[in-house]
Amino acid sequence: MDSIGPVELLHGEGAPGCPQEGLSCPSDSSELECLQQFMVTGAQLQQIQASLLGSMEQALRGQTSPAPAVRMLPTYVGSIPHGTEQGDFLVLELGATGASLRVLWVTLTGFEGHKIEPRSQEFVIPQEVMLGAGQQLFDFAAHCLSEFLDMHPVGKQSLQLGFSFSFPCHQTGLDRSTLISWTKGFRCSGVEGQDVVQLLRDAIQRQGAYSIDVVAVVNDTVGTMMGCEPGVGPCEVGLVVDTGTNACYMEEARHVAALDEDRGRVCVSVEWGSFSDDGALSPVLTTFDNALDHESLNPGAQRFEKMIGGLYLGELVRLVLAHLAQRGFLFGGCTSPALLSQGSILLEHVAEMEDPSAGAACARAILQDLGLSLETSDAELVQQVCAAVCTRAAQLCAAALAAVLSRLQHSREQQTFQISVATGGQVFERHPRFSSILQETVMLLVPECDVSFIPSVDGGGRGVAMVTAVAARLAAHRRLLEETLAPFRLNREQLAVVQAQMREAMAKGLRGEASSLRMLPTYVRAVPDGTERGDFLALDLGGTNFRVLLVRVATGGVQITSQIYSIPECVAQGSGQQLFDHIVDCIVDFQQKQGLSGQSLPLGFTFSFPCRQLGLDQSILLNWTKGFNASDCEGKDVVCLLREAIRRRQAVELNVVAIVNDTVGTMMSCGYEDPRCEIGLIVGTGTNACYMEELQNVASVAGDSGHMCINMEWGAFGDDGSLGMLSTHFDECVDQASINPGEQRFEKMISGMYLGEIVRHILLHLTSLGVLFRGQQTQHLQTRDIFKTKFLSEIESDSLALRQVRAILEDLGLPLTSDDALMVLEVCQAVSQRAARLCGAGVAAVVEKIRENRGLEKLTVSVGVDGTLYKLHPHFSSLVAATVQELAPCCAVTFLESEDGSGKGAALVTAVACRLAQTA
Ligand code: 0WK
Ligand code: BGC
Ligand code: BGC
Repeated sequence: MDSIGPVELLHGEGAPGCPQEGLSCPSDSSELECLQQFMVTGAQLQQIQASLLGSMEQALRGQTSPAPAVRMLPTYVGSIPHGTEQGDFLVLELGATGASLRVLWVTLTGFEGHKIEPRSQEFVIPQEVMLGAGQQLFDFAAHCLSEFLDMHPVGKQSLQLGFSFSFPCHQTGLDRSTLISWTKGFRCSGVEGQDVVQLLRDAIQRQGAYSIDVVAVVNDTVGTMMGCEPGVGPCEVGLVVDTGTNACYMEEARHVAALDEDRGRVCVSVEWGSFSDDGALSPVLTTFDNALDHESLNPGAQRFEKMIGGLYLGELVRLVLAHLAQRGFLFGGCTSPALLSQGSILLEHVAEMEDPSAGAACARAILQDLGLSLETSDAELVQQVCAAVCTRAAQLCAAALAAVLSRLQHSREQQTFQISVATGGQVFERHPRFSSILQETVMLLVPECDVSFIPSVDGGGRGVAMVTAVAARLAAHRRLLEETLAPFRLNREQLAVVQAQMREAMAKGLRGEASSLRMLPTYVRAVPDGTERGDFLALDLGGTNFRVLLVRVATGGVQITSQIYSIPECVAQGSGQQLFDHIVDCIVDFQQKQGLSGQSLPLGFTFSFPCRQLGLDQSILLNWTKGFNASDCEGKDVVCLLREAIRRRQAVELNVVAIVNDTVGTMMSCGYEDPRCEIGLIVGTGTNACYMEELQNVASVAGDSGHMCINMEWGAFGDDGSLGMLSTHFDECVDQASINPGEQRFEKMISGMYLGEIVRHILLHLTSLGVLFRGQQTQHLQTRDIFKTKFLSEIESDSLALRQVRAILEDLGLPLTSDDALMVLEVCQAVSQRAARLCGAGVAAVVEKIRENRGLEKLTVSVGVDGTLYKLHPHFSSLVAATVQELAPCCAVTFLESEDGSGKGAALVTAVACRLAQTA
């Protein structure tokens, strides 16, 4: 710009919009002085461009102090139209055109379809409504909607409406937007700080004539940008100069600090009307601007808008004319009440008076209507004043637009680029020179940008309908998502029913009656008392990992050395002999590594499957669970199977003393630290619980004093169909696809082996509905077990931004949008929350049983817990505890996460057995 020499060019011959074009400045300098106040130099425009750009980037970074001069409000519009939008939509436009609102009926026919002209009707808003109570304004809008629909019957039951609300708003969703402050001629009470969509919904409700669903709210600049005819755009900037002025543009989402997005673009409403960087603006602010601002409804606010917006241009001209008249330079030094009254000169007057051909005559007519008599030269000076005011407005608007274009250049890291700007608003429509001055000045300020200006065809109504179409689609998707997830959202009543059913099944199981809870006696009668001593071997089979442990119980505590071994699926589902030979191989390998070969240490075996125990070292496997299915084991004594394998592997001496379930091992392991630990809970690959029951209540074991640990095998709860009311189609899919259909139903709703699969089936369902992944079913998503339960824990972790959720899903080959990522997160949350709450209902049943067993008002008890899902999921444990608190308020329950796993517990059970054997 420097090259063209600021002042002369802009004011010399040929500069864009110089009033001298065909108009000579009056010889008397004072008029000139007046007009010169409106002259803006190139340097000043560049200063404004640079300062506005600075403020925009400050606001994008989320910087709050000093408060940026512009707000940069994200609009939840993440893509420009891709032409597939179809449907009929009602549009309500409020605020763009001053004292009027417009209702439109827009039919979108998509790319291929022929264009159908929208039907529209304008309604004048009474002044007292624009300045009255907010409810009155929204009732007026609802009334206009009904009147429009009465006049233009559309024969539709439910109508979807897009609300174009042209004021600065904090948007928190496509249909949630809080008004920050009124601008232009509006100042209704009780609206700032409120969600304007809700206010409109309430008004439509009160009107009660039509069922209208408000699905989207957009700023008029967004409607203008989105209304850009496909094929001419894509328009990525929306510029409105109507009563007010503002622009929006498509910013890289990663640059908008307020958003947790790193991909794609989002439309940002600049709200440049409030640009008031004193440094940049004060040199161009005139006394007339200050006078206008002082008299305005919002002094000190929207200073930039008050130099550009159509609501103010007429007023600026009036103030200058009144000034010049009062100094005798116009109308023979006479004024008139009309000339001195605010708002008597409107935008259309300015546009008419400035018209190069008919302007002088118009000026005469308009000013005579204001009670003024014009002398010959007056009309020319009046035109010069109009031209000066409008030229400055167009130049300032150009500087602001140039700032937006520079910002786009920065964020797209492009030196030169092509862009289309959709323009809308009365100033463009009524003031032809405004547009040309704007375009010329933009070309001077950002010569490297190839900008094409696309006048919006219908003031953005179609654009609002486009956004409404997108919002309607998303709203429909959200409804389908809610319908799909609703069965997973269990309320207190449903959980209390599960708790009661579990109590009943526990009682039946203990009495030895038919029950889905087998309530298996474990022959563990007491938790360790701390006097146990010695070295013990322990095996831990049934969880994610198979572990062999050396457990040293000494005065100073328990030392553990362990090694993890894998159990290949072919072994877990091979022959029993193969499985137990593999176990013995691992033991021998461990002994060799620990230098224990040839030593016959007492061994405790954590075997995490349903077993009927006949004694501490006698345990009949009832059935496999969790993906194990080794043959010739069910119905067999597992300890015998192990001993046979030991025998097959000559030269190995092992003394199998005890076999325990992992819940028992976990309870014992935690009980060693906290004697109040009388419950063991596993939520890992599988799930289960055990607890110390009064022996008198255990029908299958003799004796009626003291306690015995009962392995509930609650994974099978509901196998009698009692959970049918909670089971969803997705649970049925998972169960049918499992190797043990119809079994372990409670487990299949809770544990790690199944949650990922439930989520995958829900995602498949939502994809088939077109709600997710644009309806594209991918091979990946059809692959069993591809959606690991650990993904739920990762996706639901608070520290994970949506972008990381997307990364996990993209690794799964799922092409997704940010809305998709959000929905997948909600699916994961619904599935894991149901699991945690069901688990909590189970624990509540157990603690209440113990409390009632002991006839206590209040019970204080601890639960030893283990399992990957419980330990790694970010919210599972807290939701279990909250549910127990809710369903068993008379029990103070502490959850102890087991550090050393149940192998230590198995060793402690063995140690107790050995201690008892020595004292016996
Ligand atoms: C670790 C325990 C083991 C139990 C497992 C369950 O030591 O006995 O089976 O937790 O959790 P998972 O490994 O199945 O997640
Ligand atoms: C409002 C903007 C609006 C502009 C044009 C301004 O007063 O703050 O939200 O886009 O007018 O209507
Ligand atoms: C088994 C239980 C075990 C639980 C946790 C279930 O599948 O039946 O015995 O306690 O998984 O590992």
